[in-house]
Amino acid sequence: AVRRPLVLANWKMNMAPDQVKPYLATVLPEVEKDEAADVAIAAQDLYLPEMLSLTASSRLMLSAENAHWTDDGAYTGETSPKALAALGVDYVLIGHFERRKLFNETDERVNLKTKAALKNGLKPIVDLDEDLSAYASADPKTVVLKQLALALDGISETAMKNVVIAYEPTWAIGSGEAASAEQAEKSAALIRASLANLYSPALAEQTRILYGGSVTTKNAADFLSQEDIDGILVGKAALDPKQFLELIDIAQ
Ligand code: G2H
Repeated sequence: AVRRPLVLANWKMNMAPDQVKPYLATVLPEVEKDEAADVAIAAQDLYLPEMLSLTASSRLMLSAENAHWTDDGAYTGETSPKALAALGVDYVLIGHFERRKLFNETDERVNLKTKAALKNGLKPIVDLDEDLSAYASADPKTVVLKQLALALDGISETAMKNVVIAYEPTWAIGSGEAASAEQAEKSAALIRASLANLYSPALAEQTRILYGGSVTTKNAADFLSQEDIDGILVGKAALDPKQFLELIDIAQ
């Protein structure tokens, strides 16, 4: 395939300090056995330095869950993308639906944060999310494609080579009715077509689009077998290192 699959765990605000080392001790040896998929974990900032040292000789990559849109300054409680890059963090989640919904993250800020991440050499994973009201009030395709265009405004095709897109249909989760792999594929294909319009067919072909939202060891294969879905963003299921390993296995 043109695009290498990416399996990304999103720990969110979970894991106790004493769980980090055992989790990695379970995962790291297995991760080295097969290299067909990229593997990464997004964790709270305060765990990243320890995780960076534990994964120094591993191919497992690390991601922050958020970063500010400037390099430094008087922004109490925020995380600098420049500092994350200097520590050796690879990825940063930008605009996860919890950030948008609970912390008032706007499309404009998602755009600024994406640019700041790229400027510092971090690879942004740009999340496109729809809540139930957006889905009910408009054509869902329009909502997602609008988010895509706003998030990427002013970002060059060259810079786009370091961007990963994550599609999370929160409307489906919120309604208690999970998205089917076919529904997710339809949206991923639309996102790819939109990337071809915004940039070029070649760029669209190279860009990885992940599916996120209640991925489990049971449904992961369905999502991953879709033409336009190049990886999975996994929250709850990946809190268990054994399940995370199973998900990596499914992707390879
Ligand atoms: C959606 C997803 C990963 P979960 O937020 O970001 O989490 O797999 O728990 O639905």
